[in-house]
Amino acid sequence: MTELPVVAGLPAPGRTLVMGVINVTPDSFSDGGSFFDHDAAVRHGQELIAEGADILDIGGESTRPGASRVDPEEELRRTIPVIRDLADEPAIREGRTAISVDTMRARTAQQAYQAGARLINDVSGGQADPAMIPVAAELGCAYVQMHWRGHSVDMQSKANYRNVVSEVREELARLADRALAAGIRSDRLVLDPGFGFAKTGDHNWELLQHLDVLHELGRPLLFAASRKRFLGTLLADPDGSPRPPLGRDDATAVLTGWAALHDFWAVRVHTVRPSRDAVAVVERLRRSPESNSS
Ligand code: PMM
Repeated sequence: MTELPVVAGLPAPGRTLVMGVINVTPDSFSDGGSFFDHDAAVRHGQELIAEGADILDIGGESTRPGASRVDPEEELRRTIPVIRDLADEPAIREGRTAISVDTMRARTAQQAYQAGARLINDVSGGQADPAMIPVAAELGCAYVQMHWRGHSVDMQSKANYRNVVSEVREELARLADRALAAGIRSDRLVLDPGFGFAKTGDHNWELLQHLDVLHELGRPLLFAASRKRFLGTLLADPDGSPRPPLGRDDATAVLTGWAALHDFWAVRVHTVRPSRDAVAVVERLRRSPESNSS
């Protein structure tokens, strides 16, 4: 067990953080448009806070395999009012929960920051918009770089690796070097292996079996496997039909325990309470035997 990392400017409760997802989209694979409506998205954010979310990750663009880009103005229209309203919640104002914006665009990141976001979650790691890293550096806020090989529309054609574990590690190291050279602060940079992005199910499982290698990057790590397709395949019916996304939450909570055991900084999940419980179990298992009287 290594020391749990802390990211400057974000909650640091001394355990793996739980980030709750709010997709303000009509077409995300994982929740199929349930929170596309503004009020439903804000209500969902309040529910995730009540379940114990440390971070709310608000996005307006679906990145499911095959998805095409959303119009920039539409992305702003979906996300900024939700961020602004949730920024008024007591948990956010008091710093117990932080807001993250899930975007590949610098302009969305900038407006989200002005509306109250303190983390930019960029699945492209700065590769989709050349203005993103300079803007994130200028804002001085925390920044997630995910392993990414191209836009969702054809990313699965780029799922070719000799060794997925070492190639993901090397590509993330190069992204991080670029971000740091451009002024992203070292205490605010987070890396993410990007489960399901230009990866087959087997690639995801291989990465999951070698999470320790990602710690060689020396950065806080984000784990985002919630409800992803490879879990649907694993849990398929006897006739081969994949388990639908809403039926993948128990498996997701098991993976949260796996991530917490591997000292991940945070997990990004659609249902917060089971993951908070999984983290609590791992924390309790780690307590020294002398504290076992209770
Ligand atoms: N996956 C999705 C969206 N955003 N952000 C990060 N950092 N890592 C991920 O793996 C990731 C992400 C996929 O879609 P979903 O929001 O429907 O789960």
